Parts: sequence; C-alpha cells; structure tokens
Amino acid sequence: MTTLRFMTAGESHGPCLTAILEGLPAGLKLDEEAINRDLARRQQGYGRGGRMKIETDKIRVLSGVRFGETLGGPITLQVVNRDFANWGGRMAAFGEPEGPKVTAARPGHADLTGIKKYNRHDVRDILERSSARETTMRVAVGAVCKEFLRALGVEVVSQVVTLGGVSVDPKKIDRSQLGKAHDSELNCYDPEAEAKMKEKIDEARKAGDTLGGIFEVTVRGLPAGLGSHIQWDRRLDGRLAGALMSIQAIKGVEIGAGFTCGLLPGSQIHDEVFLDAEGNPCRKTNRAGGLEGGMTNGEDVVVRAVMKPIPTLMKPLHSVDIESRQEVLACKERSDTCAVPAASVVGEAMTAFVMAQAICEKFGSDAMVDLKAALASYAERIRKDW
Ligand code: EPS
Repeated sequence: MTTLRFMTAGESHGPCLTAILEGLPAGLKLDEEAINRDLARRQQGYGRGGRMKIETDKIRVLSGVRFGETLGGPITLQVVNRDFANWGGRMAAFGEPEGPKVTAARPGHADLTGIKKYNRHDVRDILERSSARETTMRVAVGAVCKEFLRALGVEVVSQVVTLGGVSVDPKKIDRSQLGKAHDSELNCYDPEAEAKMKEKIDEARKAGDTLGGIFEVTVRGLPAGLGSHIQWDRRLDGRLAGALMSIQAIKGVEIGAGFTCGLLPGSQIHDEVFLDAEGNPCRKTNRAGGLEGGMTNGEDVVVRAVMKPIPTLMKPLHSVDIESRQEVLACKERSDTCAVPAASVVGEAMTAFVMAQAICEKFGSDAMVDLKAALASYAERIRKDW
C-alpha cells in the first residue's frame, strides 16, 4: 500500500495520545511550532469546559523526522495528557480500578451501544475512546499535512458560519482574506454574529444545555484533477465527506451549494464556463464547491459540516442505568457547552489529510523533490492542453 494513511491511539484520560502518519515523502520541512499552533487553536474557543484549562497540548515527534525534515518513514506523534496525573487510579493499564463505575449512559453518545457491542460493564470503557479528545491527534496529523500542502502552494482554512442558531451574514464573508476568522474567539468572520453566538453560549451554559453549529473549510491552490470519476471509491467528494463525517458529533456534510441544489433549477446551480483574458477556461461562480465528477476542478474546494450539540448535558436527559436497569438521568461528565470552533480546526485537519492523500497518490510520494517536479509538469500540461 502506498497511500497516505494514519491511525490514532489513546484514551481521553489515559497517559497520552498517539498517531502514526505514514506515506508522506522524504524531504518535507516541518515546523514544530506550526503543529503546536494548530493544537492550541483546537483547545480554544468560547464555550469550552474545564479540561482545556488543565491541558496545554504540545507535540512530541518520536519517529520519521530528523532535524526538521521528514525521512519518508512513519511519523509518530504524541501528546501527553496532563490530566492523567489526576486520573491514574481510574485509568491505569493494570491493577484494580479506583472510584465508582459510570453506569448511566448519555443519549447521543457512544455509551449505550458501546457497552453492548464490546461487552463492557462500565461506560468509562467506552467514553474514554469515543471522546472528542481523540481529535487532538487528528489535528496534529492535519497540521503536518497542512505543511505538506503549504510547500505546494495550497492553503486550508476554516470558519464557523452558524452557532446555536445564529448565522454569519454571508455578505460579510470576504474570501480574499482567507484565514482572517482564525484570529477571532469563535473562528468567525462576522463580529456582530460572533457577539450574538457568545450570548447564546452563555445562555446555554446557565441552562445546563449545549449548542451545535456549522463550520466551513476552504482549500485554495489545488490542481484540477485530484480524485477520479472512474470508480466510486476514488471520487474525492465522497472521500472528503466521509472524512468529515468521521469527526465526533458531525451529522451532515455539504459541498459547495450542497442541500440548496435540491431547491433550485440547474440554470441557477451549475457554474458556467467562460474564457479569461488569456483564453483559458474560467468560472464566475463556485456552487460546485471546487468538485465536479469526483475531481477537483481548480476552484476553491468549499465544504461545510454540521455538529450536533455535545451529548453531555449538565441538566441531564432521561436514560437508563446499565447496572440497576432503572430509568435514571444520564451521567454528568465534565464537558463543554459548545465545541464548534474546535471542530472547525479538526475539519481543516481532516480536509488537509484527504487532499494530501490525493496529491501523494497522483504525484508519487517517495521524495518531495520528485513529487514537486511531477506536479509542476502536470500543471504545465493541463494549462496548455485542454
Ligand atoms: C475534549 C476533552 C474532553 C471533553 C470533550 C473534548 O475532556 P474531559 O472529558 O476531561 O472534560 O472536554 O469531550 C467531549 C465533549 C466528549 O463528548 O467526549 C477535547 O480535548 O477536545
């Protein structure tokens, strides 16, 4: 197998989180601080809970990189869970567990189905791995992929467009200033909408409730022709949607005009093609979100994902106790009121991984210098011959 791939390991309150990323070319320069910056961005955002005050996620690179350059071998990434020091008795690999079991499953979480499927009798055995703490490692992997893409002139950015029912004014989104939202507390371009979103978060926190929302990821600078129409599992829109749907709490994904495509006629959906001043094909709209026929078409890739409200409520919902077999209120684990800004950083990471994988497949991934030469020659050919 030559494709770029990764795997994560670790429990939310275990000693550490780990990822192995394999398949990136040798000779890619990596900046430790760029990875730490994205880890810090995932930890931020108005509405997060107490855990983020305990952790300061910092990357340790244990293999595959020497003096800031990739070697072509598996890259092992690690983040230590500081909170493990407080949880050792409940999370040790051996010995007897301390403290009570968690037995009241939370609706909306992996708890109830997880204990049945894996034959566990403590919900902690499920929630520790299903927790969105795992996304720390996706962000670390994504930060490496973003550096790879940046070396090829490709940028991946995100913004929150809806939170707790408040949406940004689309007119205020300036796509020429990609990444501008990253400086704000909710990763949002629109300060007025952001102020209203923060009010909603405060209200939800007081009510013991949680909030979801929608984020958008944009990728700029991709060559046309990544992915393929030839086979279902090579279509890049399908792979991208799958990668985003795999993020904890994501319930829907749309590309470009997305669900609006079901409301409007074809004349108002498809992006007409014109010739630019140099006689090359160009578009005035991007309702396809940069993907046609399962392939990038050279426009920005624009994808949106909706995150449901976090299932751990401080004012818990009705559920069942797996030990007493009685109806009870769901357990209360410390949690966040809203994690949509954090999810947007995870969305960037998964998108960056999918795009990096498609590039490695198309242009070969042994040495960075060969990959760059293959990409340049392809870009030149499709510029001339179309
Ligand atoms: C998270 C860490 C978790 C939660 C949250 C995300 O920390 P703890 O469980 O110690 O409070 O804040 O996880 C969930 C919302 C969840 O449902 O599991 C993180 O690092 O992102």
